[in-house]
Amino acid sequence: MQNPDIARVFDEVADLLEIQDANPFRVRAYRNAARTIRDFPEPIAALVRSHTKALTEIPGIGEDLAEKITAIVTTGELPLRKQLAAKLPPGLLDLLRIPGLGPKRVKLLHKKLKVKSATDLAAALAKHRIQKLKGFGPKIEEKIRTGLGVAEQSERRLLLHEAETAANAIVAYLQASGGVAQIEVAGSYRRRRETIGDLDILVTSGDSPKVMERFVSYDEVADVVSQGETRSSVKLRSGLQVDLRAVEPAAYGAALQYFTGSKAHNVELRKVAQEQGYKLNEYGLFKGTRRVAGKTEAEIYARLGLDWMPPELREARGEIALAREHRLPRLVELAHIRGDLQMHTSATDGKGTIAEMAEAARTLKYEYIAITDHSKRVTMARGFDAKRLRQQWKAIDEWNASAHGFTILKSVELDILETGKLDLPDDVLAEADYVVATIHYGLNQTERELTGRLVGAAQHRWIDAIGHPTGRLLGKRQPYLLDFDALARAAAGAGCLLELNGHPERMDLPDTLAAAAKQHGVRFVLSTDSHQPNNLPFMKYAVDLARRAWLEAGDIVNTRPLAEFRKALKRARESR
Ligand code: DGT
Ligand code: CA
Ligand code: CA
Ligand code: ZN
Repeated sequence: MQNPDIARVFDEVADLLEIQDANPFRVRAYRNAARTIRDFPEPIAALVRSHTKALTEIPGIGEDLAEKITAIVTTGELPLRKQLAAKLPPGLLDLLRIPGLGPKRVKLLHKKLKVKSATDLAAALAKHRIQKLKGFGPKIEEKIRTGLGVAEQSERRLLLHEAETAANAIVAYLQASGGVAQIEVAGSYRRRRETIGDLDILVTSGDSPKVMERFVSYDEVADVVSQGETRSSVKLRSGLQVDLRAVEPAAYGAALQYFTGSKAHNVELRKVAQEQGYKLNEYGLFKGTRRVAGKTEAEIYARLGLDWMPPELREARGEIALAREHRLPRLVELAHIRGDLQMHTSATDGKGTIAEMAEAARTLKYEYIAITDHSKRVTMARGFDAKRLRQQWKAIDEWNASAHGFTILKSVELDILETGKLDLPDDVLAEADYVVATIHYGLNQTERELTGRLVGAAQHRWIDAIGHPTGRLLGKRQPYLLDFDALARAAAGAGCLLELNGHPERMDLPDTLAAAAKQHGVRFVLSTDSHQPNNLPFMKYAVDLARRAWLEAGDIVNTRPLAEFRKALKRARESR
């Protein structure tokens, strides 16, 4: 059981309490508990089992909570959650996952319109009954309609980050049994897509029935969908489906190639094979009945006259033709990244000091970071006005003066206001080492207005980058309306960088748009949008995005040493 699984139970308790009109302080206590658990850097289940450390030593966890956590870890359930849930129709909790619906609204919909499930909700929307409810109105009805669409679309697709937590745990579990020779998670996970439908695991083993037996007895399994000697399928408690296939070593490469996909890539590759008189399937590459390749992916591609290609490229977007001409891009790697260019501190909505963020970045072997706390428009996060920002910059100057071999850049995440004006005056921006401009308000404006705001910012003298350019939140919020080509052209023309934000919920720019921007000549910056020191490893997801967009180190400015990075910013500013 992973920390997010435990946290989810507490979040559900808070939701259930809120729907049932419980004391708000009690609700908040469970929400805080969920956050503490989710953010805790070590697996809490392991602490419970090993008894190495009392749970109550963790800040924010008292006796009562420690007991509840232990119950969840040891039994997989919390009696309190069960009791609370039993008082409500089962479909009601699902409604909470719909963007735009929180416990308060769900409670009202249930009370006033007898809405008990997503089906009921769709019916109420169709009859426009929601807008007539007190406190709702047409705007909120529309928001809920969009939310229901998003929820249906993203149903049961996990964020890459969530899938990775699950995948690492299950792979470690299978390996710990012994008897597993090779193991790899294929599918969209290996292609590093931003969301994952299910996990496809491949193994070779001398005793595959035993591996299958161990697989279905994994303690996260909620439901065994099928079990065979070479193939089994389970559903985990989190709802994630996992398929496990055991193959013979001589076919491992062929199976890995096939189950990595994408389907479209496989279809093209099979055509290439047929044109050369071969047959290609998950068991190997065959000439007649003779298998001529299958042990490794590389030997299959090589037989077909193709370079091996990284899974991130296998989307049938022209990679096969390039592999034939030995002209595949040399994709950027995590090791190329020398700095992280978006993060927040406890001065606004983060949880960590400047020094703590810098220390965490140093352990990742970076040379520099930018501290990009919000500007004042983001009141919810207590964003900075000029005075507070300059105070922070003074503290940064002091930190830089005493530390060696590492630099904190003076920066800000600057809001582009609804009018297109900027949230801080030019004389302040001119003093920053790096300015990343973003939109957080006025997301419902027209495409013209939103595009105008972003293009204006991209051409502004002191703005170095546009952050999370589409504004999407995976599974929660659609991107705002935007003429992306216009933005990419403006950014390329003005030397304004576009950010690839690797925060698991953002993953913004999406890979396809980043690839399109590269065609326009845009250069990029990778960041994590960290809100605490242990978010900094999210950089690997930004790199995943970049690789899926075919970006090389040269396309990304924060692969450069600090002096070159600064020079690039300066050159761009002076060209405007
Ligand atoms: P997902 O799970 O929806 O995130 O995406 P994938 O790509 O992991 O898709 P999945 O799990 O349905 O199948 C895994 C891989 O197996 C897929 O990427 C390619 C291969 N595959 C599945 N079905 C077919 C098929 O009908 N034809 C071919 N050529 N390959 C297939
Ligand atoms: Ca899959
Ligand atoms: Ca699958
Ligand atoms: Zn932001």
